Amino acid sequence: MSITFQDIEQYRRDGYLLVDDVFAPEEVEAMLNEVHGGKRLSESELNTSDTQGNKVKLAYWEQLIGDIWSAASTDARIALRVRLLLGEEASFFHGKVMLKEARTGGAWEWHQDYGYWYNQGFLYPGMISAFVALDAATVENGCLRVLKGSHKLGRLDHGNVGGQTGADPARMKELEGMYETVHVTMSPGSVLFFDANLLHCSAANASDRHRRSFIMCYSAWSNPQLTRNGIVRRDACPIVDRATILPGATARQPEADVRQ
Ligand SMILES: O=C(O)CCC(=O)C(=O)O
Repeated sequence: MSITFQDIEQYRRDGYLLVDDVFAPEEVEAMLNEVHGGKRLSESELNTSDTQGNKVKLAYWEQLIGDIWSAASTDARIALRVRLLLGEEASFFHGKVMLKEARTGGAWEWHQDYGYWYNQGFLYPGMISAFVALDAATVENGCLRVLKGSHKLGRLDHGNVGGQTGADPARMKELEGMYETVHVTMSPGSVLFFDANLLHCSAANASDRHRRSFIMCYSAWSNPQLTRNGIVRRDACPIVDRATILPGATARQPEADVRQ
């Protein structure tokens, strides 16, 4: 696991950081095996649609349990980078698998994640997502598009945009002229870390290749979630120094323990 001061500066300037080859091909294959027939996905699948009626399929959860998704979410390659990019201890918010399938996978309108998460009780935008490409993400199959540096705008009001929650289309038209749009093409196993206020969207997948991804979302420890019933939620996110997240593999001893 390596992250440099330049990486952190780049993240603060652009609102995102792309890191190639974080997960090995066999780890990505193991995640894809769980996408097909894994218990977590079958129990937590949600289905909606985009403005054109294409399917938006995802699976969403908020608990860390003993599966490959939780192993990835607590793995030092992700969780340590998350902590360093946030600048403090992180709590785990949620994980989700986005199933943008060939020819049917729907689009996402321009939005900030904090446009959603503000309304879910988070007090400030100290939050981050780590997006793992499970398939190659290309322009053709609807890779993520980001407005570079737009996290510095702060939170924009979000409303109903063709049935989805999104940023105001008139304001987006102006902003698209002001900021560079980057199509984030990714190879399987690479990870995009991005700020909760970064404007992003993605097109529908009209190609014949799937574009599936796994997204892990975290909040700064000082930014708890105030839930509707008044409970403050903040789930610890341990950081485990593993050699691999492959099922059955044992975690490497964290260095601090080895020294005792
Ligand atoms: O998977 C995508 O194409 C978009 C995902 C996204 O925008 C999100 O999870 O906030």
